[in-house]
Amino acid sequence: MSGFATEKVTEDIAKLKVGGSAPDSSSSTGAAAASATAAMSQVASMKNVNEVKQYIMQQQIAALQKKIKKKEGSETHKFWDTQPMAKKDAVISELVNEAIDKNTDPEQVRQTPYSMPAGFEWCEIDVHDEGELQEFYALLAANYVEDDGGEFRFDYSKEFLMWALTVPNYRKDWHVGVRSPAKDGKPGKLMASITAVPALLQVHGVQMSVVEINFLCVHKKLRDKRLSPMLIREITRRVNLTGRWQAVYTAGALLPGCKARCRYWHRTLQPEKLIEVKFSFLPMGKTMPQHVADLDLPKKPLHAFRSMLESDVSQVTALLNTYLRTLKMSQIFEEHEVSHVLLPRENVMNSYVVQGDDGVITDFASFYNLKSSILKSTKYSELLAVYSYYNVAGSMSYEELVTDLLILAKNQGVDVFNALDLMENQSVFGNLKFGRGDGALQYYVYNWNCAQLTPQEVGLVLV
Ligand code: MYA
Repeated sequence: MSGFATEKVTEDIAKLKVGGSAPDSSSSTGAAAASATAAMSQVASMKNVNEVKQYIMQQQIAALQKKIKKKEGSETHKFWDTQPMAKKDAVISELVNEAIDKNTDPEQVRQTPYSMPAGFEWCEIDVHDEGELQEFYALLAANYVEDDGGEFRFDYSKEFLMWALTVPNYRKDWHVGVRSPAKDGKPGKLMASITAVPALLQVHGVQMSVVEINFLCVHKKLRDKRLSPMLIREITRRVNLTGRWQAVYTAGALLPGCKARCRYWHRTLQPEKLIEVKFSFLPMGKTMPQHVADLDLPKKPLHAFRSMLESDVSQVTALLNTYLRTLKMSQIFEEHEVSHVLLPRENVMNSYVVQGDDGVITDFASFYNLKSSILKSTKYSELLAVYSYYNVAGSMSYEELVTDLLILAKNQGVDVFNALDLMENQSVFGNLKFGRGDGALQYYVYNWNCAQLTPQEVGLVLV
């Protein structure tokens, strides 16, 4: 792929070196120690508790502002401005639907991995190796996506990671890690990751083989050292070598080339716990019993949903693709993908169908399980959340279908049912008492130009 200026790569690597890259190495810890000493002497000079409280509050506000600024992104992007992505404020006509960089010759792609700072190494993460899967799990559990307030962090289970990364035709060399320098004969620690899995994507009627990029993660001790651009360049190189030139990904960060801005909505299932852990708040003027009663649901689903079976795969594939093709951007599934991705798996994937007496499957509904660690509660350590996945309502209204999903989730002991405002979801949020979340989720297609989409035009859920 053209456009990868070598000097940029060198500059990114240099930054990583200058920053003191070993996880337990000095310079980032040194800077932290210096600012802690400065803060302590400032606190020591204060006259009373109120002054200290005010100081702490100012520090917290400043940290939050920094986080928000990072999310909303800056005007210039040292890395992203070198990539085949539309500029942030570009208005693209409905008539445009094409690759930005039209080069599709794998022979022009760099054949060897990008070099790493001394001692650091690229590695493949073998999810079939229990030890490596555990290391990957641990990296994400301690360093992956958190909310702005630092109260919750995604806790992807090992079963979930295995499921997400072993879709049909997955490649181990697309599960990329970075290891720190080996020490005392022991291999280095897994410090960063990025993954790609193959998928079929349809954008404005054009179908293409893409990869879905996920699990970009840099250990907290290596942040702000430009390691992410290196990971992204390396995964791009590996994917390009196989003749794929587009990728789809989502991020909380607002970056160049955003195709759709979506938002999470949340339907409380366990009000008391969610309020206790500060996931949500008691509505003004309501008592807890009133709030609990408000959010009550029937004990059993209203329709004859049953768990999806292997024998349903062919009908579900047809039902799903027929619906997804009506949207402007969507994933398209092959039968063997539906079999891997959508068949029920305990604590990972829940999928249900309604089948008429004539054997025809009329409705499909699904959600996936993804816990979050609760970081600041002394009583609870886990938030049990599920996320709406793909749904097609044929014999019932969409609202009835989602009501049944809420009941099925609640009967599993789930705390909260989350859904993005894409596909038809938005139409039921009001009646089904979902609350608007504060986190936006941006959708991107790498190396593709097309007009901006509304959330309702998006038929793709990335886990
Ligand atoms: S989204 C999940 C992302 N992960 C997390 O949020 C976990 C917690 N955070 C971290 O681990 C780090 O903060 C990350 C950044 C790794 C996010 N997507 O290394 P840096 C740009 C893309 O010094 P760090 C997911 O997994 C940023 O604008 N770029 O920063 C999908 C800046 O560039 P520029 C991002 O904070 C990932 C540069 O990185 C993101 O230490 C899709 C700074 O690098 C982000 N979420 O680490 C990846 N956040 O200066 C793209 C920041 O230009 C795939 N940045 O503004 C592209 C397609 C590739 C394949 C193509 C094949 C054809």
